[in-house]
Amino acid sequence: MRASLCALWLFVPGRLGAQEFGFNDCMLPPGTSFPGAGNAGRIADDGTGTNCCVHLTDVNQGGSFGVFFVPDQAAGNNVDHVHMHWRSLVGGDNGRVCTATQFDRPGADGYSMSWGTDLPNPPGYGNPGEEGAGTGLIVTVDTFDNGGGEAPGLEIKWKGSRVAFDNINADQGLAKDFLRKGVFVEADVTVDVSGNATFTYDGRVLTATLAGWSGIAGGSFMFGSRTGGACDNQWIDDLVITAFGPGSDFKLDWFAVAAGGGDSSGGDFKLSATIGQPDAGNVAGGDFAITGGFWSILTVSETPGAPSLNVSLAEGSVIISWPDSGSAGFDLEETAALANPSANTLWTTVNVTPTANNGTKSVRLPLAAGNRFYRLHKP
Ligand SMILES: [Ca+2]
Ligand SMILES: [Ca+2]
Ligand SMILES: [Ca+2]
Repeated sequence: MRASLCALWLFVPGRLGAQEFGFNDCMLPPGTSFPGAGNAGRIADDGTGTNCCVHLTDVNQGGSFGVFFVPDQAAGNNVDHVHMHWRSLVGGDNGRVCTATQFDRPGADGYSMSWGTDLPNPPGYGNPGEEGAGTGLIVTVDTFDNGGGEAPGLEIKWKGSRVAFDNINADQGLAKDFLRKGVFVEADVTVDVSGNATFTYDGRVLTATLAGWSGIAGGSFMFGSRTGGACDNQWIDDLVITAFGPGSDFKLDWFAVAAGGGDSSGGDFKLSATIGQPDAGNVAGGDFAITGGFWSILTVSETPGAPSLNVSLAEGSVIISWPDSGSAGFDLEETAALANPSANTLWTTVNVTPTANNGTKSVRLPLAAGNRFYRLHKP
């Protein structure tokens, strides 16, 4: 006989839109574009012969610009937290054609990523360039000092103003070298529901709190770059945009299922704790079904005092943990769907050996789309 079914989680990823652009077919992804007259942007090989990426600008092309446009990924819904990741390559010019130098080095001007509702339409030279455009969120990778030490450096802008800046090195030449490695480096942008923004670029970390943050609804994305008397390869690859809507935060906004079933005998689940919707209307038939784009928690109180599961997310993984104490003999099991009656639910053992640390056992699993239910089960 089954001894206990202690705790159960349901999560439904609340992503409004998650899109990955690898450009590996060397085609412009549907919906994206290189808008504006004279836009030099294109999808092309990165020189390896085996990988394509966005070329905003290329070496030996002075006075040009490239803008890559990605439409809103959330169908107009408010996006109150976001995660973007990409790789970029900046550099490569040797100054033989584009002869302008600064700090005795060729190369300019860098690039930006702008996310907002007031992006230029159509874009043009320098709009957005490396400074970005609009009054939403902007991050910049600026390789040329246009005055006052505004660059080389990394930057977060919000509502048109700089809110974070990293000059990388007091020696501007070395800072420029850092940004112009001519190899792909990692870039990452997150904004949480409180407006805490983090821009991580090639290991440098900038943070800022975006004043008045409540999300951006209907915002599009633009990568902008330009060259002048100095030029560079300024390329983007492996772009991932994950736009989250209100209530889908994985750390705090666990949503409530405010209904109770019976006790365990009939296979019903008593649901408790949690925060918010959906409500009893979503609980049907003595078992339950949850709909909607929310992460949700279901707690089963079949066995008071038995170990309970916790869930958290980290870097695209879900971490499920439970107290070591009292959990001897329990196995973590999962299913994609709950059956009614519950005895018909097909559970499978999660074949990941738990890590034990500080009295807690945990497993790290890939974050998959759709529903996953977990339970601790003692055979
Ligand atoms: Ca690629
Ligand atoms: Ca600049
Ligand atoms: Ca700048």
